[in-house]
Amino acid sequence: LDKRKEVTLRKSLIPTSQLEKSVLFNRPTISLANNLKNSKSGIIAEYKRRSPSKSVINNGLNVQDVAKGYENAGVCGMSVLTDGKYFGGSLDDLLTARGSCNLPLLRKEFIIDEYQILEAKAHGADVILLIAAILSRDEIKLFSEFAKRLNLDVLLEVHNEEELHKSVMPSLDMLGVNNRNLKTFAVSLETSKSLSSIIPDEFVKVSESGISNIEAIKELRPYGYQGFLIGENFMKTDNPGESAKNFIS
Ligand code: IGP
Repeated sequence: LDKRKEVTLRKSLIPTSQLEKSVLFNRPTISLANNLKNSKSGIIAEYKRRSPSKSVINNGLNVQDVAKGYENAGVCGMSVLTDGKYFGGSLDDLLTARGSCNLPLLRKEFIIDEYQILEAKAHGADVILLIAAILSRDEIKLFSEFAKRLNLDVLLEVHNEEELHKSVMPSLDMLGVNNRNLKTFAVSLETSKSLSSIIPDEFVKVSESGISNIEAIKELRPYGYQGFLIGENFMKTDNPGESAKNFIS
């Protein structure tokens, strides 16, 4: 979990004032949490080129086609990795996704500074991810309240009970349980199941990672999950949009 130290901020590139003046920064955002509450599928589909656990997942597909495919399939939202070092993503990918669909977009990033939240909005994001494993409670509060003032939704990610207890606060919209153990990369849906009962009802529950079939979703729904974040299982196919369609009845 030394990722935090390795995140290099590109603060020098675009001044904050310029980000705030951009057209995308001033567009009305779309709430992923609301979409999930009103949807039967609950799918949040991710654009993921590679990962630390799998190296190359899909290098041959462009963001534009994937975003259109996901939208056409009827997913609730799209997640775009913007981390370059581990996932081969970029803010350009987010921008391209924004130009290609009207889905709420999640900036998938290791956020450790408010600047990245401004950057997210200026590149078309509607939602930010905050990862409890790399943030203190004070930081979670600061960043989530900052995001709410910008009308962005906040998805807070936890891996265990301790992280959950540390993080619960009213400025979060969605609580995501990551089924992937960050140290071993092993995935287990049991993580989502066991934490579900201690997630307060006011938050939309999202289960993240390692969801590879519809049965997994059917298994998780009774535990109160309304959102399912799926990356690799769609991205490893030639047509992620078509693959997502199979998860939406
Ligand atoms: C998607 P998967 O196993 O379907 O590809 O997982 C998503 O949950 C995963 O990419 C993810 C992630 C993260 C990536 C969840 N939390 C934090 C980077 C950082």
